[in-house]
Amino acid sequence: MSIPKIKKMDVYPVAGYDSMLLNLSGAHGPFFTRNIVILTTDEDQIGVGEVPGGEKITNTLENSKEIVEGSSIGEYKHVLQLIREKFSYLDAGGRGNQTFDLRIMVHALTAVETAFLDLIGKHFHVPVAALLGDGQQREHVGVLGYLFWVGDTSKTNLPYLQDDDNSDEWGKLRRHPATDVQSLVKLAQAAYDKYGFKTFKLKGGVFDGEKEVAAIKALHQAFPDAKLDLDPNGGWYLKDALHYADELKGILHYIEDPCGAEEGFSGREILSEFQKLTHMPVATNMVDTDWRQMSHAITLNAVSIPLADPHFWTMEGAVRVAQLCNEFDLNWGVHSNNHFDISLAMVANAAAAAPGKVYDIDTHWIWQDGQYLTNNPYQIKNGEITVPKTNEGLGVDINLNAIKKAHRLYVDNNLGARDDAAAMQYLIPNWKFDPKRPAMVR
Ligand code: GKR
Ligand code: MG
Repeated sequence: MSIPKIKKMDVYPVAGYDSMLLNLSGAHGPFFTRNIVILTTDEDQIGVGEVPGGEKITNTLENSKEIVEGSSIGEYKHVLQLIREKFSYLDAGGRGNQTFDLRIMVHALTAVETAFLDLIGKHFHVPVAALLGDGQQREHVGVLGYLFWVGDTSKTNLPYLQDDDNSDEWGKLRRHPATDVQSLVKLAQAAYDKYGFKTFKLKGGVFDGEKEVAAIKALHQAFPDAKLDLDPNGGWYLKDALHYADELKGILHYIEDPCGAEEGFSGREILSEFQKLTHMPVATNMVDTDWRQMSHAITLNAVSIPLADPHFWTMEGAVRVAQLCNEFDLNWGVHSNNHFDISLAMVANAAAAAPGKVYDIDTHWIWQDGQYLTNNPYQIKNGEITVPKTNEGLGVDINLNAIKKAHRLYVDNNLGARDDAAAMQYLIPNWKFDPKRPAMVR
């Protein structure tokens, strides 16, 4: 039997449209960017992967072609070893202080890994979930409704998308400003009506903490049965975080990165103090982002819910974190950034392979839903995504025309890596990122 070999690796930097979502790093610009990898075998089978955008990741992928092309699908782990060896120096600076992870090699690695897994799944007629960890654990994956405060785009001259989907309340409201509690609750209602979420997460670190506490209380009143999470990305000082946690006792199901490094103490040490003093479960995507950090986080009892995003843990790594969580009585969840439907398939497969009790996974998808790079995107229904055991590979067929169009959008608008300060400066002139101050508090 012949083993398929990689004939060609294509890398497409692509862009899609976004709303003016607010977070500690500033305001999302009108476009979000991603890198898509397509591997084609000598049998003309196609494997695909999606990771964050930016030229540094694009270049690393381009420079990985010589390692990838010509290898057989059975050699993929060796290929990944070589990419790691060649490019790990690029990640020496760690994830950075922004809300999003600034590493390069880990993202490039995941794009290649995923495209191989997609091919291997197709070759053996099994879903990617069946290839990870101890194999597929579930067909239904819970998904949370990721709410953001939304900035007023009329204060900018940037080409934000408007009226792209007026078919329902969610489609309309997601492109409108939401800077008060009432608008936020309306957004949540529209998202619930469309997707049936049982968990909501609010991206905090935008307004003064008291306003975000009020927003969570209002969400609780509107959805008394929903599980709620608030994530200011480590933007609060410990003493303030303790106060807000006190106000939200019995209302928040868990809290995410309520505080981080301060006064010479590491983020893990501060979160450990927070958990000890509040007994509130803490999730993080900021301070346990690799195994060395994870070992400190566990030793310090700093985290209850590691959010293992496959985009920077790798697909296999994210499931390995889930295995650890399962053995150590922790809960596993997933972190996200804006993404297309290929990434949705990636997180769905990783979560389907995660053993134990899994928290409803993060996804920004509801802000992008309708901008498809595949012909058969996964759907969120009743707060769930279904990954049938009969799937092959990631379970999506790419739409090459759509990918080429998204690439055009990237090129025509001269795009690159994410920079939330740029759009934020329209709302607050000369605005600069401060990891310890909510974005709108200047
Ligand atoms: O998309 O603005 C955003 C989020 O703030 C993102 O950058 C974070 O990485 O969603 C993420 C989180 O949970 O921290
Ligand atoms: Mg987070």
